[in-house]
Amino acid sequence: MPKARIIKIVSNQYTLLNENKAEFTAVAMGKLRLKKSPVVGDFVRYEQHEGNVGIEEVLPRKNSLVRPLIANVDQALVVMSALKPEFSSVLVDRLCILIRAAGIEPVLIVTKLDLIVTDDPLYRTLREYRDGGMRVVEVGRDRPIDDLLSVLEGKISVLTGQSGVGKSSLVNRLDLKFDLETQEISKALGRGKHTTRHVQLHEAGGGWIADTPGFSSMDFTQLDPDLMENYINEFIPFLGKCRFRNCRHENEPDCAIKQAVVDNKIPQTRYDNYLAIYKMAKEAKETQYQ
Ligand SMILES: Nc1nc2c(ncn2[C@@H]2O[C@H](COP(=O)(O)OP(=O)(O)OP(=O)(O)O)[C@@H](O)[C@H]2O)c(=O)[nH]1
Ligand SMILES: [Mg+2]
Ligand SMILES: [Zn+2]
Repeated sequence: MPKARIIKIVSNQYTLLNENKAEFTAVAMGKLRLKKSPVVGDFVRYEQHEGNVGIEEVLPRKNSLVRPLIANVDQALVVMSALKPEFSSVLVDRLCILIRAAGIEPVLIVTKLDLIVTDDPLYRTLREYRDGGMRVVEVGRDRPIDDLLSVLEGKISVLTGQSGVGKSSLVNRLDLKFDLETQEISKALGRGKHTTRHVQLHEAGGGWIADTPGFSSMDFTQLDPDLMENYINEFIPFLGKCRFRNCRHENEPDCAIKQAVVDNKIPQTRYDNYLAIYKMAKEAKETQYQ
């Protein structure tokens, strides 16, 4: 049976790309026989039926994300605007934790840098992320996109981030052939509206990039608060060095993480964000099981 990759799903219609680079639509055959429902990025086996193509099997996934719903990506691009909406390091950290927990490498893409001054404190924040080992790409109107292109090269990337940060605008800038719908300026200033409505992989920059719908609220139910510490780069060298083995790095004595913050080895913001995200994840877990 031939193999193809799902590059787009709109309601029950799947767009497939096969090994000969042919693009065509398909339906999920005998839905009940498919053990898992297909998502964008999945490799599937398909069969030609009278008049249409049917997906018969979803092949094992290398990795997957729930929000955005996608499988088999090499990296996730966490998109955050400098302004409109305002940069939130808590949101960046929370997304990076979820992405690393899924076994995927996050890359931070900061958009709309044309809206802030060159000595804005945000640049210090970005330096902190770089010092922590994160790849950070700066973009904005009138800025070259070479750095973004080098991140995309040869990889399958998924865009993730709030509504209105400029994910679709980024894809449009990669190649003139793209004309994805983006938020109008008037709407962007008002309350959030989701412009992109489905996940779709686009070929660009020598790789593939998935545009996705943004989100407006945070979902923590997927996150085990006690595993979080493993997904914060800056924490890694100090894990296992606290007095208590189950130290959550809150108020416990002889905590190696808290000491590292005092010694300026872990940025204060990273630690504060950890505490905030830990609390939210714990509360989400508790309400889920009530
Ligand atoms: N000044 C400035 N505006 C930008 C930049 N990138 C995007 N925008 C504007 O930001 C608004 C939102 O951009 P979109 O690309 O629609 O955002 P999105 O992340 O795709 O939003 P959803 O599809 O709702 O998730 C639009 O009005 C864009 O013109 C940028 O680098 N600089
Ligand atoms: Mg969009
Ligand atoms: Zn500790």
